[in-house]
Amino acid sequence: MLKDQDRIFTNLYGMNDRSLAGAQKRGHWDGTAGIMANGRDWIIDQMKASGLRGRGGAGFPTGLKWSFMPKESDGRPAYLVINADESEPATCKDREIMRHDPHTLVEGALIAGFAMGACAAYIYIRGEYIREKEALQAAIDEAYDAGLIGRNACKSGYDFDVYLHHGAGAYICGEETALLESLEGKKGMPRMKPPFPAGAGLYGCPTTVNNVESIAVVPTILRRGAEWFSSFGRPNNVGTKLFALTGHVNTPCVFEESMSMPVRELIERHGGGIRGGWDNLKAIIPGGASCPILPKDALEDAIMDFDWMRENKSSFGTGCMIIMDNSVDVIKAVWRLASFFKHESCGQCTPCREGTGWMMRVMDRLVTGDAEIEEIDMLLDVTKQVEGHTICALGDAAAWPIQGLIRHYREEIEDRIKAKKTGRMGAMAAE
Ligand code: L3W
Ligand code: SF4
Repeated sequence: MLKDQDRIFTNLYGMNDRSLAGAQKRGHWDGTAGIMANGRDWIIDQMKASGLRGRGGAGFPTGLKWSFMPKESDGRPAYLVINADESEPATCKDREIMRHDPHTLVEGALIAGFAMGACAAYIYIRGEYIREKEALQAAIDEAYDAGLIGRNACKSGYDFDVYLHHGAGAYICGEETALLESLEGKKGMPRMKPPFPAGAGLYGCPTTVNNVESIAVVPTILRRGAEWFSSFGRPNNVGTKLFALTGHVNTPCVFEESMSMPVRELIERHGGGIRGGWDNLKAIIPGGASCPILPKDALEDAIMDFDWMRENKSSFGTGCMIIMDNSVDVIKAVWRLASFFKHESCGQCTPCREGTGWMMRVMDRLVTGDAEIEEIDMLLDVTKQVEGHTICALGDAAAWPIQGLIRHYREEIEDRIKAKKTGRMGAMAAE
């Protein structure tokens, strides 16, 4: 378990002063110019050594991503873009950073931007985050007034601007290239990759897109050392991390913990346990709507990290867990996700546009038991035709929860269909 002195986010619950003065009292903005004086290569090497993997869902190594940015300018400006469009169902961790500890993000933006030779950071914040936008803008304004960003930021000789852009509420704008399109004033539709943003990103210029948490942890990692950060968790899954527990725990919360903790310990220590006790647990969705559901049987020894989740055919995602007790109809829960992805598909590629509709229509019948048994495999086949055949990860994200449902709950789906055919549906609902 993480000790208090090892927490990066010291104001996660808003109990302290979030202003610049309060942030400085807690150690933020301490020696920032000194960190920058070590040079771009040193910062990127340290970030690689820290083992930090992107906190937005994909877990791509942060230092490696930064190293893709051109070392020498070819005349084009370079940009850092911070993805604050936190729209994944049940994911609500970046919100806590922005509203209670915003200076971690502003300081992180300067250091990360400097390391990549960026002249500015654009922070794209989701449309619904009104208070968070106010808190973050206040922190940006304070940093400008104190000379920490802007011309000669922190007296480092480096000029660096930070702009906050408010989104308009589309989930797909959290996909990095759709976000760039939206920032450019266009419809938020994903671009084909490659080219990756480091080659051609915002306005066709070298750009790195990072999640809020990935950037906000940077100053503390560099102050305390890569080794300190990598001492938490297991190899390949290191660091401290913000997790969230939502759904049927006694105390839903966001908290910072070490990576690679047992899922059960996280739920019992931080979430006050499952409503009605551990035996009342039915399933969890580990880190976002796209992460396949895991039933209780699979969770007894589960470890909350990238590798364990991948090895067990789910994914770590954002680390924000949806906990479901035995009152939940899991078929309906996944049907709801299917409906979400269908609604949020931008519609530009056929497998996703048509596939999400197909999957939704079969799921409609599975929920009520009106499907034929053969339709379960047909649905699985449709998910395979969508997966890996789309421009962005939304297609995969729509396919995976359904695959997880069929993998773990095929019997429950079949029972429902059989019950409907034999007229036992009403009796089952009453049981
Ligand atoms: C240069 C290469 N750059 C990869 C970069 C790429 C991106 C990052 C990860 O989706 C997932 C998704 C959600 N040269 C590169 C390269 N990159 N290869 O690395 O890329 P990728 O494509 O693996 O992932 P992604 O498109 O960023 C993110 C899942 O996370 N998710 C979380 C969603 C979270 C939110 C939120 O609210 N914060 O939306 C949950 O499961 O489904 O699978 O930067 O450019 N060769
Ligand atoms: Fe749009 Fe879906 Fe294609 Fe992504 S996969 S580009 S959301 S249609």
